[in-house]
Amino acid sequence: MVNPSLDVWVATGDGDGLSIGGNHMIHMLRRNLNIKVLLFNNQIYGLTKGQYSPTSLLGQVTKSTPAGVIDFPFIPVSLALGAQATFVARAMDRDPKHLQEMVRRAEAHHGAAFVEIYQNCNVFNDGAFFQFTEKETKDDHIVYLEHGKPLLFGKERQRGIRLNGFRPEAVSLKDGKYSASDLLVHDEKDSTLAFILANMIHNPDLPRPMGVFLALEHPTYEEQMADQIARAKSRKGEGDLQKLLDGEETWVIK
Ligand SMILES: Cc1ncc(C[n+]2csc(CCOP(=O)(O)OP(=O)(O)O)c2C)c(N)n1
Repeated sequence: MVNPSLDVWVATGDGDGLSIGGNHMIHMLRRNLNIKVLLFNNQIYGLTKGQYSPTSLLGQVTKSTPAGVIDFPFIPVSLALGAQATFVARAMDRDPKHLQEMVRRAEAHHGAAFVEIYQNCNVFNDGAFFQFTEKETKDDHIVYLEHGKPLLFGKERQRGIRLNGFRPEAVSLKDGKYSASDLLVHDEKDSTLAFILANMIHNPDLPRPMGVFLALEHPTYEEQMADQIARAKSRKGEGDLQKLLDGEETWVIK
C-alpha cells in the first residue's frame, strides 16, 4: 500500500523522462502522485553518445540527424501544464542558488512536482543554453518569475513584460511610455497565465521565464486512496480475503 506521507524523488534526463517514460510522466502528473521530478534537459541523448532527443531543436545536427532534426521539440513545461501538473518550475544548472530554491519549493509542494533544469552537455551539445546562463547575455534573455511581482528583466531591470491582450510583449521602462504598474504581475495560482508564460518560448524576442510557473493545492492520489479505503472500512468493516475469494458463487467439488 502506498504511504501517503512518503515523498518519492525522480531524477531523469529529457530522453528517459519524455520519450521512454513519457506515458508514465503525464499520468503521474495528472494523478498528482506525491513524486518530485527533476528533469535534466540537455536537448540530446548524452549517455548513448549524441542522438537527438524529444527536446532537440528543429534543425539540430546530431549523430542520428546529420542533416538536422525535422520534428518539433517538446516544451517540457508546456507538457507538464497540459498534463494537469499541480507544480511546474524551470531552473538552470548554472544558477545553483535559484535551482536550490526550486528544489526546496518542489519538496514543500503537496503532490506531484515537475522541475525542468536546463543542463549543459559539454560533450555532445555544448553551449545549448549559454544565452540564458552566461554572464554577458543572461540578464537580457531570462526573466525570473516571482509570485505577486511584476515581470522585470535586463541588467538594470529597465525592461518588463506586459500583456497585449493574451500576447506577452517586452517593453522598456526607460522612455516613460510604460511604468512598472503596466507590467504583468506573476500569479502562481493562475493556470491560464502559466500557459501564456510557457508559450513565451516561441517568441525569440522574449526572455525565457525561470521560476515557478504554477503551484496549485490539490489532494494527492495517495491521500484520496487512503480516504476511500478508510470510508469503505467504516461502512463495511474490515474485509475478509478468504470470504471474498470463496464468494457466494463458489462450490466444493466432491
Ligand atoms: C529505469 C531505467 N534504467 C536504466 C535505463 C538505461 N538508460 C538509458 S539512458 C540512461 C542514462 C541517462 O542519463 P541522463 O544524464 O539522464 O541523460 P543523457 O543526457 O545522458 O541522455 C540510462 C541509465 C533507463 N532508460 N531506465
